[in-house]
Amino acid sequence: MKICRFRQKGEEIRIGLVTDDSTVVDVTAAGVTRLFELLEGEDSIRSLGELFSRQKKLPRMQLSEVQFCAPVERQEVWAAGVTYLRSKKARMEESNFSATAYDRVYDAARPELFFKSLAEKVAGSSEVVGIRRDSRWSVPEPELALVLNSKGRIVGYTIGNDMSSRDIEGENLLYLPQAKIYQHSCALGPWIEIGPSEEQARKWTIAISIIRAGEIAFKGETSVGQIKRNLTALAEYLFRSQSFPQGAVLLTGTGVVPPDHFTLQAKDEIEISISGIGTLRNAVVEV
Ligand code: DO4
Ligand code: MG
Repeated sequence: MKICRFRQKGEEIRIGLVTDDSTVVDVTAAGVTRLFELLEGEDSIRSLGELFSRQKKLPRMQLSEVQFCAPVERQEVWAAGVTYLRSKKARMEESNFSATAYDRVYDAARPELFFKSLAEKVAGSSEVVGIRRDSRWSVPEPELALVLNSKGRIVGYTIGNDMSSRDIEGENLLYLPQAKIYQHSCALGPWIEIGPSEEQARKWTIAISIIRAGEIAFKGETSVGQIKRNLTALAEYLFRSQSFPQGAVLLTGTGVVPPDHFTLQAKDEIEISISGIGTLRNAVVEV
């Protein structure tokens, strides 16, 4: 079941259910004003199902009539790194003296976890993502994102883009926060898929296309099953010695890295699709 935050032409943000016949049902009209509360309930699928059964009485819109907002309200967004072999190899190649750090973390019990964004800074689908002016090597990172409630339970999944400056990250590992956290460096959306198990999610495909002046400039894909770590274990590490009263979102790392000569440019369009969720689309701007 797909749940989203959306707005129509300058109006307030509302909560919606996305139905298979490509419409959005406005559940704010039924009193649901916060995504977070739905995700907190012991049985979010049942409460969504109840809302769904009342859908005929609620306002409906075509997908094309709404603007999707990032599906986060006050959740912190975190990210895991070096969880796919492809990511480990790419980082070891881009960096002279940090190579062993990537090699070690790939095999270590403790994963690499880093803070990525405050909720209010996250771009939704159709909003812009940024490349830094002081970077000459920028890439998108298409990632499965776990939506976690305050108890650390995986209640849903969305699509994430962990925009990164590879030259800054490669120069010195201590520059990682600058390579990863800057204006418009995180996108999530278009909605949250509630219900699938980890076993089902591991069968999904993650595909990315980068379109430049109407042509495909890069295309790649991987499968969630290629991830080295267990998704529940990643969530468990994030919640160790830390609490998230509003829940959190955890990007699970990238398994697709464009070739080393490729860098994003302003006006590129990025499309990331995950087979069990949908497609996240963002245009690139320089920041
Ligand atoms: O260690 C650097 C970041 C790794 C990352 O973001 C990824 O593997 O997706
Ligand atoms: Mg990443």
